[in-house]
Amino acid sequence: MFDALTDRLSGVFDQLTGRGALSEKDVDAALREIRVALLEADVALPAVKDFMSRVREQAVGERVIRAVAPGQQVVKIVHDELVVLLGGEGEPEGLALAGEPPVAILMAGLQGSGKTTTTAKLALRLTSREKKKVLVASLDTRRPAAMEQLAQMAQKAGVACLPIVKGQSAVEIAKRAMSAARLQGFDVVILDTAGRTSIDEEMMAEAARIAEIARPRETLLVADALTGQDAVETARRFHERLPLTGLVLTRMDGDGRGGAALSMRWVTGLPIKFLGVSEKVDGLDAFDARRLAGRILGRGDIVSLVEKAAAEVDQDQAERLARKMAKGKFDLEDFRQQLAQLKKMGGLASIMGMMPGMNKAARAQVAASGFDDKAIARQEAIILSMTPEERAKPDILKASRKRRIAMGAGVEVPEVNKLIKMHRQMADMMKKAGQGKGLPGMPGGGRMPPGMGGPGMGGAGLDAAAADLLKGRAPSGAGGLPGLPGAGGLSRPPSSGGFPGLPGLPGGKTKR
Ligand SMILES: Nc1nc2c(ncn2[C@@H]2O[C@H](COP(=O)(O)OP(=O)(O)OP(=O)(O)O)[C@@H](O)[C@H]2O)c(=O)[nH]1
Ligand SMILES: [Mg+2]
Repeated sequence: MFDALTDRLSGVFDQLTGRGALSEKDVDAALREIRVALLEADVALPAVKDFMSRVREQAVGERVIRAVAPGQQVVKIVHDELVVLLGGEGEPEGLALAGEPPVAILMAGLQGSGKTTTTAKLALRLTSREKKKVLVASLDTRRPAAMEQLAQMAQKAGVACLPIVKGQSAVEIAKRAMSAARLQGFDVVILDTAGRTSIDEEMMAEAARIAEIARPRETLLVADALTGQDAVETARRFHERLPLTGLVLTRMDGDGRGGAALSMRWVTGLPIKFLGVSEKVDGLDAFDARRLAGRILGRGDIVSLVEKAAAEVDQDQAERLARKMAKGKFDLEDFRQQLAQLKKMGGLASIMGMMPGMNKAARAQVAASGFDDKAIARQEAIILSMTPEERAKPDILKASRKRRIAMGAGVEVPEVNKLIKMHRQMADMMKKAGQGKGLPGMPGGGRMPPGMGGPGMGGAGLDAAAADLLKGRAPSGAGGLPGLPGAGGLSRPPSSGGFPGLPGLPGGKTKR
């Protein structure tokens, strides 16, 4: 399920993140493609419309286009809205099982949707994960072998099943199940009901009578995800008649287009609580909107990176630094702050691990250069051994001062020299950029991520330019800015794939 949608969206995202600057037109075109992809995945039209208008509201306009790595920003917006479409942030809701036991769960749904199977799966889950004492009971008096089917599945799951008494009505069985559970100290009773081929009056009347007796805390509609929009329509109509509390989508392991899963919450307003993922008795997953969104987009790496940047980067400090840099000022204290920022974001390895553009070869290059988290710590120590005056005016650093600094940082003098040289190269490049028309291809000059361009997200950024930096040379790419030494830095203009969401991140972390 979702394979086709994931492929389509991947294509759109590759285009978005693979290039640098985005124009309104680029974003527009991408949004149109996303819309078509969702419709092709059989997502309900009104849900698509609503989704797209929410994405558009955030993705179009200066805020994103001027941000660092606008492509990544758009991916993040689509991701967050997909989470909302699927059920919102926060922990999966689970089942409401509080209250005086026995608590009843009523399973409803059309014929063959997976009610009986899900009843056994749920019983197993509640027994093993929540340590509940669970009784299952079949109220299916219509299909001859239905009760035996549940009894067999319950046995497989190792849960208790109400003994079969021939000739009882569904309502009578419900009564018996509740009193047996009360007497025998069960926590939860799951009532499996008979399915119909379509929603009819008789079924609804029976369900209402059963509900009156069992007073279910949860009434779950079981719907077959493979039936697409039919499943959504069924859910909507059921909900009009029965006070449902949640949904279970079965056959998520099949190769449907996934539209039902994506529209269900939007159309019914009901939470999806579980997904059936196999025929086996343990094939039930708790529904998690974030996880599913991540799976559909296949871009968890970008999303967490943008989130991390938003959470960790000190916006004010970044903007202050950007202003200084625009004037061609970038002193050693600024450099130190950049190093600290890098550390705060989990260090080099963690950042590289999250970058889609960092392939194995690029990683190996960084590793071989010896520029690692230890090197960052050493460089930081060197700068920390300097006085504020020395940090502001590196020119005053003569031999005796360097010796003192090296001693203070526990390094040799050549290492201090290396750092000073690296800093001078960076400052020179920034000055040059500041004097020209600004950095090439960088709209809104003030918003560049100072010194942390990142190794060309999704591009070949690191391979060439950063490799030079790693060797302590200025980057060979024309007009590039050297960023954090070895981290690739602004070896390419940030708009050509900078570190996503660093200082230019619009509005910080998106919360809703
Ligand atoms: N692959 C797969 N098969 C499932 C899943 N859930 C149920 N099935 C299969 O779907 C078929 C019907 O499931 P049942 O649990 O009998 O459905 P039901 O709603 O109880 O059917 P009726 O009682 O006749 O209305 C069975 O063959 C199940 O093994 C699932 O999540 N994945
Ligand atoms: Mg059944």
